[in-house]
Amino acid sequence: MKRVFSGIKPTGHLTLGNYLGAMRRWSAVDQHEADALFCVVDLHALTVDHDPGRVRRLSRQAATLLLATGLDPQLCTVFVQSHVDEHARLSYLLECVATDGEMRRMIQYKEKAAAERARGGSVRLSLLTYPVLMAADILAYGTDEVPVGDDQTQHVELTRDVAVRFNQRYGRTFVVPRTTHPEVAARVMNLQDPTSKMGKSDDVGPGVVYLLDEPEAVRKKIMRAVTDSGSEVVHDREARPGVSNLLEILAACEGGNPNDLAGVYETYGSLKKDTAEAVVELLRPVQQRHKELCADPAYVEGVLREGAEKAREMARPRVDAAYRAIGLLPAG
Ligand code: AQP
Repeated sequence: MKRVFSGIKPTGHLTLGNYLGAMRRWSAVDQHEADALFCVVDLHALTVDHDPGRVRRLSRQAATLLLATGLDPQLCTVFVQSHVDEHARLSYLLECVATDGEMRRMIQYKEKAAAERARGGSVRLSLLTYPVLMAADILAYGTDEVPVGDDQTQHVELTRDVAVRFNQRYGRTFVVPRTTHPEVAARVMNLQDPTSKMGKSDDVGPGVVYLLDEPEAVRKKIMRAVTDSGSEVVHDREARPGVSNLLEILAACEGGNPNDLAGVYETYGSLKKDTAEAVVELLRPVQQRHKELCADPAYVEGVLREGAEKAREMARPRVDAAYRAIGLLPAG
């Protein structure tokens, strides 16, 4: 059975982008078809200015939401990255294989470093080495497939390069993983600025639909979404990013194709109304289950404890093998 690994970073409240781009597939497909691990990658949340209490709260919330979306601990492994030391252990070895130039070429590093500098802050070294820790997350488990949104493609490419290089230099140790993306909504855009990705740590609240937004807030945000000049409903990401984003969200919710849907609508208003209702209906069961799980925190903690134990057992042999292969003396 193939192995699947993916993660979510507790840097903000989870968004419709996270759900449509990645999480929905994890529960609908991956946990049924693969030996799958899903992780709250909390160490990655420390790469930018953070409030410790907030990261802890968001980590718990992200884990609860993963279960609320339908991940079943009987079918897959759900855990928190910092509970499994193997990620950090392997990350250092991979830092000895990846290069400074590779890190500096990463688009996400450039964007987040620029944003940090614009805020007058300094750039943490961990922001630069973030993709190596992500490579360790993936490679520790012998992962075949990494289901992610479009924005993570470059990081998974780097993971592949590092795996191949390690294997060539020190002997075959890692599986070289591939990426999978959803057919539509692999990059959900900000509703107020449809040329930028809808991100959970964005400051532009009205452009971001959060998974725990009340139905009224969802409706308001979608009805106020920036549309393009002109009035014809067409799917063209370059020329009509606003309308195309709505068509993709609607298509992802209803299982259709954005080009076909474009032919169904004559006005932006009716497209927005249907998209808003489709999103409200999509989120309703997730929010309901989230409420139930919040009433039972001991259950969530138990899932995470058992998940970490399973994950540790899965990762340790490969990470130990990597330590031996690279030339470190076994502890005896
Ligand atoms: N807008 C998006 N459209 C489609 N997929 C998306 N993902 C994130 N935003 C979108 C996918 O969600 C998964 C988890 O993302 P992450 O926690 O690793 O964070 P990220 O990719 O850095 O994006 P965020 O959520 O916007 O976080 P911040 O703002 O902190 O950078 C990934 O598979 C991602 O592709």
